[in-house]
Amino acid sequence: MSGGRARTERLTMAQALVRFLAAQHVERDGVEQPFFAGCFGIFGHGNVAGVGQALHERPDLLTYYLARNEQAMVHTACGFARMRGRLATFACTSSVGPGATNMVTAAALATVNRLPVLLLPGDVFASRRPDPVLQQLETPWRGESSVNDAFQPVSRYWDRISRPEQLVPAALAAMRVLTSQAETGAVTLALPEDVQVEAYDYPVEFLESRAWHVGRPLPDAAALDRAGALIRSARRPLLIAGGGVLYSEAGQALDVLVTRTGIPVAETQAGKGSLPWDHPLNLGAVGASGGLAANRLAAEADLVLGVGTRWSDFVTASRTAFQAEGVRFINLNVAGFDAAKLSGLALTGDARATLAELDRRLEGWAVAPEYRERAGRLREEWQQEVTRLCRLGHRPLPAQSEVLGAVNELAGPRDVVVCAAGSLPGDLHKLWRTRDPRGYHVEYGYSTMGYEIAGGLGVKLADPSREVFVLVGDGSFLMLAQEIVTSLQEDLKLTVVLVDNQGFASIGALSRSLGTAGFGTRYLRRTGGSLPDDSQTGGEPLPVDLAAAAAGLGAHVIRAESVDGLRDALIAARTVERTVVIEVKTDRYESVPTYESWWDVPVAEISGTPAVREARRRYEQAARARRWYLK
Ligand SMILES: Cc1ncc(C[n+]2csc(CCOP(=O)(O)OP(=O)(O)O)c2C)c(N)n1
Ligand SMILES: [Mg+2]
Repeated sequence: MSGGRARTERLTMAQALVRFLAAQHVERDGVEQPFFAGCFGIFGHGNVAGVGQALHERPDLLTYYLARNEQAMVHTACGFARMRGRLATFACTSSVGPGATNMVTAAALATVNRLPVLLLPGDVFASRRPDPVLQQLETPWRGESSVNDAFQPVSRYWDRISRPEQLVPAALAAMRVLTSQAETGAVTLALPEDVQVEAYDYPVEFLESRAWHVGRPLPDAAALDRAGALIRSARRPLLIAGGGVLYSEAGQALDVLVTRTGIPVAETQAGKGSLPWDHPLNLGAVGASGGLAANRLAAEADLVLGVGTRWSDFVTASRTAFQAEGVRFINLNVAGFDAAKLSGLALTGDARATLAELDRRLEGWAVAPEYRERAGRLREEWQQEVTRLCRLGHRPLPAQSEVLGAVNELAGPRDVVVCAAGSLPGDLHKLWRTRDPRGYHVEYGYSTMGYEIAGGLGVKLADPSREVFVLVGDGSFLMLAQEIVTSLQEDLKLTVVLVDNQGFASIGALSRSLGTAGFGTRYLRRTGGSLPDDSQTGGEPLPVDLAAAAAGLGAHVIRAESVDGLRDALIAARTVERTVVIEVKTDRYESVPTYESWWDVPVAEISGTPAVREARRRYEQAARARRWYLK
């Protein structure tokens, strides 16, 4: 307002925060939507009287969701944000101390995966008067410190609101980061419990509706021209589609470009679904968990165009995937940080808008017909291998690949599969046939055991019209299964397929391949002073019944005895209205192979164990394929 005094409203800091959050919107391509779908929380001292009071008083502003574990509630927010293309999320409120630090792991997950979540951990008194309070960790040499400092390295923006008026700049800074496609991740505003309840005259403009524009920035024209020229000069170009394709909703633009030019496409975990699985140019998974078609062409490619990928070791097969002499990279990414990787030509911009620009620059150009045919043949061969693995008929216990095959077959085209850690993600990356850009949701940036059920709940919350199939290993289930209770509270049905192979099959196989005999990866009783490894047969199983545990949490439980039993269970689950857990036991030693790829896991240089020495020899040999990619 010009002239007179600015209008203000007297509110506590927590009340102003809730008002502010409810007023935030994002707008992309002319479509506007609220940014916060609600607030997850678990109350204790540090949020019950401040943020809790503000939420209780104004349920019309932000819906409150009670979760069972703080880490899990942030997983739910992440699942939601990813499903909504990063254009909406949740705030998450916790008490001080353990409630707060429970969120640190999930904050890292959000930041690694570049997913917006707003964390509001309660904090100790800014006044310091009652110190040390319950759950306060004191630092003898630093008064201005609390456990919430642990969020700093895992957040993209962090602040502690020590005075009520500080909320104004901090909240705006938080929103800028949360809605930035290049910078987004966990944002932490630590809220001292005394400041939450302090009143201040907040400017009305701060509380009013605000829309944050999510743009589609383009790289500069010179970079686009250079990229166009580089692609035109390539003979064996390969495009690698990462998560950025999906966040930018660039599938259509990608389809247009590659269909016209014939450039084959390989998918990362985060980018799976960029094209439907049966698109003639979709070679499928690439990298350490990739398939034969994509990995063969990656090894030969003279130009690799990465779109929205951060080039993790799984994508580059620990920098061994691209073997052609002088291979060049073009990195199209909204984050300059990622665009600069592998000495690539950086195209810093939005995937959809930039792919359209590239298409214009490639007018009249296409790959040679022989290359297109070769890609098509490899694709065919790979799809036959996928079919074989999904119908293995392994006895007496089925192989995991058959379980995936059955779920994939019975899931609808718009349904979503959710997973995160263990041997399932690699198998899903290779075998799952994705039909919808939002149909494949595997958290493999942080690969967090325990994400599956909580993350799946977020996916369902984001789009209740789709069935959500959560695939979870027994190990992950044991870590965090309790959000089944939250799914009942919210009447959000999940179909959880619990793949029980009696322990850590993935790490067990890795351990065996490294000469350490699956040490510490099975669920057996300690005998003779040690935990049995895979060199010992037998062993006494622990009397654990995970299906019974799921039933105890209130889920509808079905025990499937075979792949046919699983099919029946999946069909029966369709008509159950609450969360279903289908337990299926699989053979932990029957795994999907790797396809001409490598993952760098270092092996001891010196060991008294022959198997480790042999593994070291293989390691040194495989490591010779590592490349720097400096040009
Ligand atoms: C929180 C967390 N701790 C440890 C790991 C390392 N890790 C990766 S997979 C795995 C075992 C997973 O077991 P399970 O869920 O049963 O899946 P399986 O390997 O049997 O397929 C472990 C311990 C991890 N990814 N996340
Ligand atoms: Mg397991």
